[in-house]
Order: sequence, then C-alpha cells, then structure tokens
Amino acid sequence: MLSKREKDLIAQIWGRLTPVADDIGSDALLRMFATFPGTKTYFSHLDISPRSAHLLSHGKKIVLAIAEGAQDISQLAVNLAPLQTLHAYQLRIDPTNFKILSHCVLVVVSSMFPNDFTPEAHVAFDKFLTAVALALSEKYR
Ligand code: HNI
Repeated sequence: MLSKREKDLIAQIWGRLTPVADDIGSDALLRMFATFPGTKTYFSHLDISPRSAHLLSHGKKIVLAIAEGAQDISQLAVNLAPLQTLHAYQLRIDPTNFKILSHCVLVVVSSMFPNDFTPEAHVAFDKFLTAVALALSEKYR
C-alpha cells in the first residue's frame, strides 16, 4: 500500500523519466536479457542488440505503459487490463518475468537518476513496480 507521499513522489519522478523512456526501457531489457538469458526467447522475432531500433521502441512502450499506470495507482489493474490479457493469453509470458523486468527498471532508474533515488524514493518505486508486476500477473489464475 502506497502512502499519499509515496504516490506523489512516484508521479513526480515519472514526469522526468518519460522523456528518456526509450533509454530506460532498452537498458532495462538488456539487463533482463543479460541476467536471465531465457527471457530472450520471447523476443526471437526482434533485433535485441544494444541500441537497436526494436529494442529502443519496445523499451519505450514498456516504460510509457508503466508511467501511465503511475498516473492513477488505485486503478492500476483496470488500466493495465489490456496488457494483462496480451501477456497472459497471447504472448504467454511466464509471470515470474514481470518481477525480473520490474527489478531491472528499478536498477536503471537508480543508476540514471542517482540524486533523486533517495531511500524514500527507492521504497516508493519498489512498491509501485511490485504492484505493476502483480497487476500483470492477475490473469494467470
Ligand atoms: Ni511486455 C509487448 C508492457 C513485461 C514480453 N509489453 C508489450 C507492450 C507493452 C508491454 C506496452 C506493447 C503492447 C502493444 O504493442 O500493444 N511488458 C510491459 C510491461 C511489463 C512487461 C509494463 C512489466 C514490467 N513483457 C514483459 C516481460 C516480457 C515481455 C517480462 C518477457 C520476458 N511484451 C513482451 C513481448 C511483447 C510485449 C514478447 C511483444 C513484442 C512485439 O513487438 O512483438
């Protein structure tokens, strides 16, 4: 459960992240592929080499979807409903991977915005990304 202060912090930081959504998303994906190579199998139809057009555009989509979720965290599951369906029924992504990618996003944000990434912001971000991963996992049962 996020406090009002934590929700405000998240909205504030995300406002700064969206202009560099492709950098954040592509770096998070690269880290996910490097640390959990099995995740690459879902992307065999795309060029996932560093800075490739596919990687940047896919990374941007992911980050913008998370940023949109941050606008109204109380409605996260409702707003992510189309993505829940896509990932569970069409793409058939193992839901464990949502936690992995969320963690990679956290790592990238901390390294790109070290001054904003206070312990308080860290907790708020971690809680929020955990909620995103959980929301995306909801259609699996
Ligand atoms: Ni995910 C497509 C958001 C985790 C594999 N994914 C998308 C799209 C968005 C998105 C947005 C584009 C939908 C569209 O075009 O309509 N993905 C998210 C979010 C997370 C996430 C917010 C969680 C943090 N996706 C993952 C994970 C994997 C994954 C963990 C696999 C390991 N996603 C995919 C694949 C596609 C995809 C594969 C289709 C890519 C394509 O273009 O063909």
